[in-house]
Amino acid sequence: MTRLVVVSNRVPSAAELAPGQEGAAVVGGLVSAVKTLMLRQQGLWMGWSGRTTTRRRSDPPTIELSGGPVELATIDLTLDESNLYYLGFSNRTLWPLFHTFPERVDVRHDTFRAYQRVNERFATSLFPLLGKNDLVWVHDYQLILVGEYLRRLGWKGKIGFFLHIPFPSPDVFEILPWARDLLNGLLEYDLLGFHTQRYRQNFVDVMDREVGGIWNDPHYAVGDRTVKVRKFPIGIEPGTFHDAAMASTTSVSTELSLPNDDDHKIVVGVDRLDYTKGIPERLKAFERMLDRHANMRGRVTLVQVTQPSRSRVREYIEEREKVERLVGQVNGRYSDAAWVPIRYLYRFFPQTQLARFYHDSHVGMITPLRDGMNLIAKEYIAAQGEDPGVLVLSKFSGAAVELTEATQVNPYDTDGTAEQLYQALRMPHTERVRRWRSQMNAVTENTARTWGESFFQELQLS
Ligand code: GDG
Repeated sequence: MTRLVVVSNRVPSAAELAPGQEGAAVVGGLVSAVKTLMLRQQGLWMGWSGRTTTRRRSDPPTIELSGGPVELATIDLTLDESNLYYLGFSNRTLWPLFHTFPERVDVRHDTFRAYQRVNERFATSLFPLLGKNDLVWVHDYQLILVGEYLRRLGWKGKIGFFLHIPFPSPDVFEILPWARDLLNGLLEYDLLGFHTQRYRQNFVDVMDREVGGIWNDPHYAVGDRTVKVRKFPIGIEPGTFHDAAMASTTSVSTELSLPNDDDHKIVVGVDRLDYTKGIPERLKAFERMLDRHANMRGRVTLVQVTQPSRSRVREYIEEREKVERLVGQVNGRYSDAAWVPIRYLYRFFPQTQLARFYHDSHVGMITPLRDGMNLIAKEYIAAQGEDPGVLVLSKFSGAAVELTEATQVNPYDTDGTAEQLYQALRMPHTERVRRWRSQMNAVTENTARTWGESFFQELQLS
């Protein structure tokens, strides 16, 4: 049997992969989707333990058995590596670049060198653990060069790479002084996967401009290297969210003591605290809606659920301050004795509670400025029942390609988003049901399982 070897920056804990934990919640889109595949497949999952150490860098990986079919191999990083490779090049250079925030891109040679070193160390730690028939699947922007380093060590087997975030257009990609280095690294894979056709096309356009090869769909060839390029839209396990919403007994209105009135509407937003997620823009659109439609004052609450993320990176500290300032401003302007317009929750929740937030709200407002896919949008749809809420979704998310019946908005357009939010709050039952059914079909078609299996099969064929 072919063994699947997954490499990602972080891995779940052995406890999360143990038998009986199939439905256990994990935060982060990548881990929850890969976990679905790994639990059905004998495999090895390798990544950073999340720990920093003062020991020598060449420590061998720690191997842990989860008790199930999956083995875990983790390496520690030094504090310097974690600062330069992870907080630095991955999150202050590649993350803003790939999400098309050029003014936020931090170009530093020392962080790129650390990125190369850590990618190499992932490869040298993994190489001795590999067997002849293994298939290696590398994930995401933190580890683009792992494939190339594995090749240098002599690995001849198949390697695939999946990018969980957008791939930008050539005008943005060329900002990076090491554009060619990353592209050469990507050429060492047998299969490249992107969420959407647009990111796939951007990759081809970038290759054409920066490297110059031959595109014979789905293959891109440069000299004697050929890579297959496909789209694999990631999904969720829809049943899990529906069941989770049903399992929670306390309604959101009770939990948050919202006004006890059948007409009172709930709008929910759920995001990691990240400037790509467009939280300030959403708060402004909500405020604009209240400005323009006085009839909604006192009759609608925005529940903004925000998970702490990358809280040591300066941009994220500033983003949090911005969000909290805006929440204060809107609440300061409009609150009265009976009503607080925005309820801001800054913490993690169990998955059942999250599903209940989705299920009990009249509108799900998922409005990133740019997002590879956005699984929250799909989870929102999966958690609805007979009286479904309306999804207000940014047209700049990968999910918008599949969820065409969502109310699609441009989050940079405050007036337009405010107006569409108002319409969403007033949408009649028949239209809500019609739109929800169409979106539910899309969510059921591309699940976490079909995503993992189709990548795996395609890699075997490459
Ligand atoms: C990247 C790309 C792409 C969140 N808060 C809690 C919680 N979560 C879970 C959600 C969801 C996941 O985390 C978040 O996934 P997203 O897709 O929305 O976003 P990113 O973390 O930015 O993921 C993204 C994804 O990779 C997959 O390819 O879609 O575009 O940026 O599953 O449910 N889970 C629990 N408590 C929380 O408080 N239990």
